[in-house]
Amino acid sequence: MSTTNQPLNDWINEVAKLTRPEQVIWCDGSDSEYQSLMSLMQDSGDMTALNPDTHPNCFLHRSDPQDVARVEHLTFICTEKEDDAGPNNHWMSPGDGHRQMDDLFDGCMQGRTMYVVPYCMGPIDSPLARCGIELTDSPYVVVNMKLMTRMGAQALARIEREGSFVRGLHSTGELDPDRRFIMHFPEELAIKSYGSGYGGNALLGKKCHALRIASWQARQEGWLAEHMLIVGVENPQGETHYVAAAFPSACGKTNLAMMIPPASKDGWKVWTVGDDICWMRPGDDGRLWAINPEAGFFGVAPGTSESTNPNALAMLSEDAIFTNVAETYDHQPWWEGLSEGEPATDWKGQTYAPSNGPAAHPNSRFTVSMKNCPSYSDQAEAPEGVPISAIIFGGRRERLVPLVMQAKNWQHGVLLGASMASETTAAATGAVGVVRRDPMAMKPFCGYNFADYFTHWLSIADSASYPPEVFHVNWFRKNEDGAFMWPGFGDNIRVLEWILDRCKGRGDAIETAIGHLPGVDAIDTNGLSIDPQTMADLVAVDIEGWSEEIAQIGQYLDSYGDRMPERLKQTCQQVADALAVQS
Ligand code: OXD
Ligand code: MN
Repeated sequence: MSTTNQPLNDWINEVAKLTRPEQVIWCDGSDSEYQSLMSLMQDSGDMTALNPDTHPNCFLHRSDPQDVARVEHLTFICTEKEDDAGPNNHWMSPGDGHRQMDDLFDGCMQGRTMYVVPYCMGPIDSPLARCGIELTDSPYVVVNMKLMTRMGAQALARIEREGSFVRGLHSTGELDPDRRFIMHFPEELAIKSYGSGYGGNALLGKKCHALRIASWQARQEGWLAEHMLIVGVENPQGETHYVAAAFPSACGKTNLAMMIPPASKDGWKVWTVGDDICWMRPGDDGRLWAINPEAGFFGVAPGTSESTNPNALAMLSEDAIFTNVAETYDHQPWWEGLSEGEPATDWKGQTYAPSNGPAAHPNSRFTVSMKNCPSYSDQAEAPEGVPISAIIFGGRRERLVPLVMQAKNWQHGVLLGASMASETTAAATGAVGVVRRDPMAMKPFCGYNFADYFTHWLSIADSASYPPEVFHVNWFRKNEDGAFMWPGFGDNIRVLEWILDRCKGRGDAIETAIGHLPGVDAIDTNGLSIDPQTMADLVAVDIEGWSEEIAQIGQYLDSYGDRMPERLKQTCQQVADALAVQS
């Protein structure tokens, strides 16, 4: 392969001159290319074939033990003006960013192959899709990009037609945590990533392009690039409504995206459009239309089981890549939470011993094509996307935050998203279990100043005359004994049912200071053993606790200074005033 696009050729030559690879290979995205890269990596020890009888065409990759998660402290947004990146990002000037990265890239591919990976984020014919090229020296990245994006010849053809593309340059370097940076240059639509092979740092189509760079482009072009799953929820009458939902990393997005409702909710079905990223644009009909820019899942393995996510388990029995999971004695993949099998070898490749910690790394992952998923939606490839009826925000909060509430209007919905907070998880390095503000689950992913991002969100109601209804959920409330109060997983369909009723102007709700909450009997608990008091607690408003929470939210918004939209601050003040009347 080669290209007729001169700027692309010039850039590849320039990068090759800097990084000095032994050879340059263009990736066509074919199955034979995938297989030959897998053979190459088996020879080099980077991949191990798993049991071909139980897991045909499945492979295990063990990463460097110091390279197992996203590195937010080493992730930068490089814009001319520091304020454009905002306090929510680490900033560097583009000049310094390029200098620092180019020093690292200098000669780094000597003796290695540089792969040219054209990819398309979104259905190949969708007007909402966008393309990029990743140059990488990692065959692991290439095979993952093949599963996660529309990769190869078709993407290159689209780039040649359109001319524009995001430029991503990646090298695993020496995998030295002190020589590791992920830098974004949104004004140039460029990404440079060095020193990590981990998914979110190295598969540049995902977080770097589809969220950080795309959020910047989306603001300029009037659309939204969000950290959201997309599902179609089919009711027993056979009607399907689409919902987009934002949760921080490792809060069950993949489980919700492919949930199987319990037998007592006969006739309900969930169809998967996406589990992580959603690009939405106001359509001619005034609604928001969404595509999933990805073509695969890069999901957290631990906790995935027959009871939590049977669809995921089913899709992982063939054609999947596992990263940092454990292995059973007969070479099946294994992780904590799986009901069957026992680990023989841990994620580091050592004989498993409980004293060494978990067998699978807590952030171990699977990569698999969406087409493997039994609940894959027949609308997932629709070029125009799917119309979104409801947007759901959620976090992991042990206390205070009710099971579900509905925003009073779009502006209040933006506040619900802006004030999201959650206990941290293993998807990023750093302490686990600390509550941090994570607006719209975009704290690690918004490519520009959050104050401008909220202004942009508010403006969507001007271009979309029928914006989705907005909700906030919390599946993670605990009681005094530390036990979860809500069963979660498939039973979350009960909450989705109320949400969709509300979208149709039905469903019993009580107007409170913090939003519309379901009445105690509004959520169908038939077939569920949950006592009425627990249910009442889940939808109660703790006025005192909320007064403190809203004061903290107000302070958070104020910390962005004058750039924070006045309208959002006023909405926050209205909630505070309504709470004050009741306290
Ligand atoms: C992910 C994440 O990998 O959010 O999706 O960390
Ligand atoms: Mn994610």
